[in-house]
Amino acid sequence: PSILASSTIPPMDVKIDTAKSLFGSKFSGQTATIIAVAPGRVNLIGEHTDYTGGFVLPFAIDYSTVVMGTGSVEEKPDNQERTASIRFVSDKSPEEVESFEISESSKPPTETAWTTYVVGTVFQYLPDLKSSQSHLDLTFTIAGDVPLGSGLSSSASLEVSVARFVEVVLGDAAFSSVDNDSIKSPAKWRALRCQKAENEWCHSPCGIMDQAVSSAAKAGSLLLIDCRSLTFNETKMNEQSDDTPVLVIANSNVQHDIAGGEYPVRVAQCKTATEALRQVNPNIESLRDATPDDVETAREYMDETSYKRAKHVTTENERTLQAKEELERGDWNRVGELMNESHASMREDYEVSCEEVDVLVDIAQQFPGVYGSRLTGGGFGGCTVTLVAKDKAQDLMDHMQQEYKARTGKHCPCFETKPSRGAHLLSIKDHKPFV
Ligand code: GAF
Repeated sequence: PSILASSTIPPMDVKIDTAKSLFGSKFSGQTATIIAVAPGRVNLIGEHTDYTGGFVLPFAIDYSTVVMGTGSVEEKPDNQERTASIRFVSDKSPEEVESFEISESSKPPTETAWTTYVVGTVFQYLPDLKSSQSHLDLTFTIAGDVPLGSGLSSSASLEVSVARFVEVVLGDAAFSSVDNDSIKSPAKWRALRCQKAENEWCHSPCGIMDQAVSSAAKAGSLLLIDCRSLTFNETKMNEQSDDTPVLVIANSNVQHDIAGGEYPVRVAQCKTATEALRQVNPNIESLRDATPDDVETAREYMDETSYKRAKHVTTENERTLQAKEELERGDWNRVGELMNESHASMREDYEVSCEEVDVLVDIAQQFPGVYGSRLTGGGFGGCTVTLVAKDKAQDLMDHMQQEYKARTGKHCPCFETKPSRGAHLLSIKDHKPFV
């Protein structure tokens, strides 16, 4: 796994140079014509609400994945179904050129490897090929710096960058197999396809948040996502006052794995809680439809675990909608309180935190100049996000590293970040973004 260097985010050029030299050495004779980029993400608030159709408020970060390469679509008269040849190499295992042949009838492997995220994503685009004689040919390199297993969405960043690359190869045919809406909102459909790749190919029951923000984020904005309608609402922090705070991320260095373990258990527990809520209100289709009052009313029909899970999700949806308002208003104290409440709810009711993350949050919440701090992402390790006065950010990072080491014996890389842009293309000539 890549290591987060404290306070420094590697520049884009480093990733591009890596992708380029890998391409030159592994695929000599071919010319790379496309560079697609997709970021990792941090969620400010709205945790474990996406898979029940709720609200989330994440933003893209400068850590990202670069996919560089070339591709074409050919017609093969002997083809019985739509097919693809995929050849790629990653900076994580630069010696291995991966090679896959897939068709519309390909099935996900039973064992998920990192390559499954790539192949599963390409598979989602096969229906866009014109006919069963069509064949998609892709050759590319991957270079990224999103820390793996740290709750910053390295997998979504990989899927979305591959998806954006495939869309360029397909040109006008991209999304041609879905309805017209996709032409108007490719970012949404890209996110849905990448989520499907992860759900069906990688056996991970994740929600839509990570793929959606990696696909659709705009620089300078957080994205309020309604995970049911999949509508995106850009949210800017109020920057009119001089005291606009900054966002600091700290990595507990405890690795998480959302496909195994507790994440699917939480997804199932939300379903059980919804069944109980339906006994008092049959119109509740998912936790998104319930209020914290509904949960109290239905408590007698629930076991303690269902009650706690439903309480977290319903209160978290309210906190998320409120946080959007307060961010725009610039009420940092209130945003901070909501973040602190969110963390307490994740720790006590949703039970997705862990000792080290609680220590990190505790250190931050005690520090002068901090408005609020909480676990971000799936949990069971990973990172925290802290809202802190701009002039206290460096002191906070130094203090967190020292204190965390003293209390846990572990190192916690920290960095300051700002909302960055979602999936985009760079010119192969000068590496500047296409608008
Ligand atoms: C992980 C999942 F991938 C997201 O869909 C989301 O559920 C998140 O955990 C928790 O909010 O990142």
